[in-house]
Order: sequence, then C-alpha cells, then structure tokens
Amino acid sequence: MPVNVAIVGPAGSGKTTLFKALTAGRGADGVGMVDVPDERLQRLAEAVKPLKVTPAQVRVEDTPPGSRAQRVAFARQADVLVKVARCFGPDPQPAAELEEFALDLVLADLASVERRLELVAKEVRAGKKDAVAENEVLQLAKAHLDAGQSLRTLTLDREQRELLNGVFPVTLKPSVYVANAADELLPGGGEPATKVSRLAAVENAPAIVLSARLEAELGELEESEQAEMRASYGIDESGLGRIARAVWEAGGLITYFTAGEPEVRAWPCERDALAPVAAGKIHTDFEKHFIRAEVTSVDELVAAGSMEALRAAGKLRIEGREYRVKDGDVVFFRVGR
Ligand SMILES: Nc1nc2c(ncn2[C@@H]2O[C@H](COP(=O)(O)OP(=O)(O)O)[C@@H](O)[C@H]2O)c(=O)[nH]1
Ligand SMILES: [Mg+2]
Repeated sequence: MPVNVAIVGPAGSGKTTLFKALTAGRGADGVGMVDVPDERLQRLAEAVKPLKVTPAQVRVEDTPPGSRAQRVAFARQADVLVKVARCFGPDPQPAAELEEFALDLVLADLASVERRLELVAKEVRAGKKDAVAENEVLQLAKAHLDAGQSLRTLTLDREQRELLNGVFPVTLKPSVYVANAADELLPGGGEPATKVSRLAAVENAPAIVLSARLEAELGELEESEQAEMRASYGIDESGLGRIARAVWEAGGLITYFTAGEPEVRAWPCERDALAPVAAGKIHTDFEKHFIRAEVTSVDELVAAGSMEALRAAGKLRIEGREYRVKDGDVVFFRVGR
C-alpha cells in the first residue's frame, strides 16, 4: 500500500502547479507517483551494481475541483496532507487563508464527532461499560473542535487516539506546510513564509519554503542548468526532495532497503514496525511465512559489496519476529512457504 499524499489548501495557492512540479508532468487525472530521493540508495546501487534500482515512492494527488464538502472528503482519504499557502502575488495572506481552510476541516470533524457522540452517549446511559472511554475522548475532542482547534493539538494517549480514529478525523492527520513563495523572496520566503512556519509550529509540523512555479520550470531543465539556476536563487536542493522527505517524517515512516543482484530497493515502512510487518511490505505472504530477518547497515554493505559477502563472513545479524526494523537497515527476509 503506497503512502497517499493529498495536496490541499486555499484556492489559487499553487496546488496544481506544485502537483505538476512533483510529478514532472507525468501525473494523470491529478494522480501521480513521486520518487523519494535518498542518497543511501545511490550508495547501495554503486556498491552492488544491480540490474534495477527502485526508490521508495509516495502517491500524490491534487485537490480536484469541487465544493467545500468535496474538498474535505478528498483530504480525508489521505495519509499525509501537504498544505499549500499562497506567499506570492498581490497582498499575500497565507495565515488567514490557511486558517480559513483549516476551519472547514475542523467543522467537518466536529460534525463526525457529534454524530458518533450521540450514539456512544446513548450506549453509556444504557450501561455499556466499554463505551465509557470512547465517550470521554469524544467529549474532549468536541470541546477542542468547538474552540476552533485541530485535533493535532489535542494531547491524546495511544488508546484515545485509536478510539478517535473510528470517526476518521481529518484534523488528526500529519501535515507538511508549504509556503509557496515569490521568486524574489527565495530562499527564505520573507514575512509571509514566516507566518506559515508559525502556523506549522503550532502542530509541530514541518514547513518548507519554495516556489512551485520555479520548481516546475526547473524540472524541464538539464541537471547542470538546474544546479546553476538554483544557485542563482540561493537554493541548494530541490524543494520537491525536501517535501518528499518531510512527508516521510511527518507520516512517521522509515526506509529500509533490500539489496540483491536483480534489484536494490528502498521500502517505506511505519516507524517501529515488527520485522514480519516490514516483510509484508514486499509481499503480503512474507508476513505470514516470516522465518527470520538477516540485517546489516548501508555502510557495512557498501564496504562489503554484497549481502553474500557479509553472510559468508558471518556478519549478518539474525533477527526474529520481535525485531523492530530501523531506518537504514538493509534486510534479507527468510520466508517459508
Ligand atoms: N509567482 C508565482 N505564481 C504561482 C506560483 N505557483 C502558482 N502560481 C500561479 O498561481 C495561480 C494559481 O495556481 P494553481 O496551481 O492553479 O493554484 P490552485 O488553485 O491551488 O491549484 C496560477 O496562475 C499559477 O501560475 C509561484 O510559485 N509563484
Ligand atoms: Mg488546482
């Protein structure tokens, strides 16, 4: 299951422009796959020289045209939201526009929480014990949403979060903020971008400054021309790469690698996933038939040149079902049939 990223935000903030830049014009009907840049993958590929190199990908979707309700429904189906704010053009008001957009999401959550609360409160009155905890967290959520706050800023323990997830709250989703800045304000983005960063900080979300239009134009140039043009704007790295990585972090994802002759590949995985679950990313059967994981690091594999060399030298760590795969692990899964 790929990670689903929805590009959302106020009208005219540059969502479609950013979508085109991210997908390099290869997206169709507002949907496209985007590679996540990772220098470790390149290093592994140089050492192993496989037939094929496959980066991790995210599935990115642009907000389709439609009503407010449709825009909320669109945001609801995503794993991570990329919130684009207009920091270019005449009189940019990114904070006010983002807040207005956020309010739509808050109201949508309030409606779902109230609907669920009606049912659960009835159950509590009928003496149903296991409805008590849910009733409590729904009350907390309602008060928070009533005050115009997104659920991201409500302190919840793991169990409360799971109970709340039953109503698919859209304001509980991890977000990445993008200050879509005028070229002349790059790389910092000036006062409008500062406002966006401040909003992002409230919910502990990353904020990225870029110009979607410039990134789209850069995508059409040769690598060397790109670097030159970036340097002239004082930006040293692709803003799109920064978005991809921020999505990774905000979404609580790690990357592990597999490295064989046929293919060197980066795999997305939830942080703290157990080894069989991580194996299930490759093939659902791998989770069921998991036997053990043979694990090393990128540096060790690069030094040794292949998994076989490490295995022969007895340098692969053997890990079982209780092992939690770490970011940067290189893994070979032993599976039965
Ligand atoms: N100056 C400038 N204009 C931009 C930038 N990004 C988008 N625009 C312009 O803003 C307008 C709205 O962009 P669009 O991507 O359609 O916004 P959407 O409604 O959020 O999808 C278009 O005219 C774009 O060319 C940018 O980074 N800088
Ligand atoms: Mg658009």
